[in-house]
Amino acid sequence: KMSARGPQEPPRLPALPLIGSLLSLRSPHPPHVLFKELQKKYGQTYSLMMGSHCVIVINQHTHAKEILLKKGKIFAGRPRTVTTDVLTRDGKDIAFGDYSATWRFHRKIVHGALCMFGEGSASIEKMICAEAQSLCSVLSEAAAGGRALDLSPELTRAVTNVICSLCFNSSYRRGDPEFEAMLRYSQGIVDTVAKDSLVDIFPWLQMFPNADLRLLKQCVSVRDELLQKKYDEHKADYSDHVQRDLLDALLRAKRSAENNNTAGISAESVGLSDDHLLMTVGDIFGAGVETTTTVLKWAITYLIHYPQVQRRIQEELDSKVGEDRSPQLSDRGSLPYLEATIREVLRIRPVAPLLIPHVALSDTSIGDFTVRKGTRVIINLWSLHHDEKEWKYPELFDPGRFLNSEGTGLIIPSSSYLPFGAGLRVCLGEALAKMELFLFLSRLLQRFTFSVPAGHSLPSLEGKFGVVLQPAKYKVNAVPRPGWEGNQWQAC
Ligand code: HEM
Ligand code: PLO
Repeated sequence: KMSARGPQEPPRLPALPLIGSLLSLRSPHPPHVLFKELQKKYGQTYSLMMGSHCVIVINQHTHAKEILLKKGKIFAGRPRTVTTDVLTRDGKDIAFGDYSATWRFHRKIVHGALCMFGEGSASIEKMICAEAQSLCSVLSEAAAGGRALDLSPELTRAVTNVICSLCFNSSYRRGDPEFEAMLRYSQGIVDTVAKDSLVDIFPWLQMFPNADLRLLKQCVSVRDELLQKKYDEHKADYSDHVQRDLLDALLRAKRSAENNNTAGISAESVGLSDDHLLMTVGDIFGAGVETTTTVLKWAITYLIHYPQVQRRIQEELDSKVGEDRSPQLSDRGSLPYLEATIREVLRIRPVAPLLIPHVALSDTSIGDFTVRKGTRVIINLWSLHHDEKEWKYPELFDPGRFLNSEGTGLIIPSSSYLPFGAGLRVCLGEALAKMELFLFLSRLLQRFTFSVPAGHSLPSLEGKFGVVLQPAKYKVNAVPRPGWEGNQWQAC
C-alpha cells in the first residue's frame, strides 16, 4: 500500500559520484553495528550506494518479514560479486547463486538428502555423539595435563567430521595434514569473501594487485583441489544401489538426468554439471563447518562470562539426565533451559548478522517505499536481535527470555528473531545445526565446567566481522565435574 504522499524512495545516505556512500561508511564499527547506528539519522529503512549499486538496509522485523516471506519470491535473488564469483565459479552454488531453475533444483536435492541422512535418521545422532565423545576425550587429556586449550581447532574438527561423514562418508583424525590444510584455507575464505571489500564495490580494482583477492584465490584453489579429490573418489566407486552420502545423492541425480537425456534435457542444462555439483557440496561443507563451530564458540564464551547460566544448565542436566548415561536427542524436551540458552546465543551473536544480501527480481515495494528491480537488500539481523523496543537490555545475555513465566516451557518472546532467516532462502541446515548444538553442548556441560585460566581476563564479546561473525581466539580451562575426573570412554 502506498502512503498518502504516494510512492516514495527510502531516505538515502549522501553519495558522491563513483565512490558512492563509501565515505559515510568509514567507521571504527563493523558494518552491522554501523548500519544499526545509522537508523538514528536516516530511519529504520534507508538506502545507500555501493559503487554503482543501490542497496537498501532493513533494520526492523516487519520489513524483514515482508521481504523474506510475503514477497519472498520477488526478493529471492542474490547479487553477483567478485569474491563470491571466485568462491562459487560464478554463482554455481546454492547460497550465493541467483534465483533460477538450477538453484531450485539443487536446493531440492540437498534438502531431500539432508532429510534422509540427517533429521529423520538415528545414525546421524550416533555420529554426532561419537564426535562429541572424542572431543570430550581431548578435553579430559588436556585437563589431566593441567593445560588450558584453544577450543577452536578441536570444535572445528568435531563439527567437520559430522559434515564430512554426511557429505563424503569420511572423517579426519587429529593432526591429519589434510584437516590442517582445511583449517587454514577455510579461515582465509571466511576473512576475505563477501564482506563488501573494495573489489566488490569497484570490480575494476581487480586489475590491480590486491592482497585480499590473492589470498582468497589461493585458499579457494586449495579447497577446490580437496573437493575435486573427494568427487573423483566418489565417481570411481559410485553405485546406483547404495547411497552413502550427499555426494552420492547428487551423483545419482546427475546420472538419472543423463539417462533421461532423450527429451533434449541434458544434465548440463538443468545445472548438474561437475562444477555445479562441486560448488553445491562446497557450500554444504563450508556452511556445515563454519556456522555450527562459531555458535559453539560463542556459547562457551558466554557461559564463561555468565557462570550462573552454566551452573543452571548443569543442574538441569544432573536432574533430568543424571551421570549414568549421556544426553540424547530425546532429552531435548526435558532440558528447556539448555534450549533457551542456545536460542539466546543465536539472538545475541547471530552467525550471519547481515544474512546474505538479497536482490529484487522485479520492480516492487517495501512498506511505503518503492524498490526498483535489481536493488540489493541487506537485512540487518543484528538490528532485529538488538531492537530495544523488542528486547529488554538487548546486550544482556539472559536465556530466561525464552522461557515461560514458570520456567518450564520454551517461548519466542518477540517476532524480531530470525537466526536462520525465513522463506525461500531460509537456512538449509537449521535442523542439523540444532541437533549438533544440543548434543555437543549437553555432553560438554554434563562433563566439564568452562572458565578462563587464573590471571587471564575474560574473553572478548566483540565479534570479528567476516562472512560469519566469529569470537576472538582465547584459551579455556575445561575442568571435569565431580564424577567425571577419570576419562570415561562412554559411548552414546
Ligand atoms: C543460509 C544461518 C547452519 C546451510 C543461511 C542464512 C542464515 C543461516 C541466516 C541466510 C538466509 C538468507 O540469506 O536469507 C545459519 C545458522 C546456522 C546455520 C545460524 C547454525 C546455527 C547451517 C548448516 C548448513 C547450512 C549446518 C549445512 C548443512 C545453509 C545454506 C544456506 C544457508 C546452503 C543458503 C540458502 C540459500 O541461499 O538458498 N543460514 N545456518 N547452514 N545455510 Fe545456514
Ligand atoms: C565458509 C568458508 C568455506 O570455505 C566456504 C563457505 C561456503 C558456504 C558459506 C560459508 C563459507 C560461510 C557461511 C555461509 C555459507 C553459506 C550459508 C552460510 C555464508 C564462506 C550463512 C551463515 O549464511
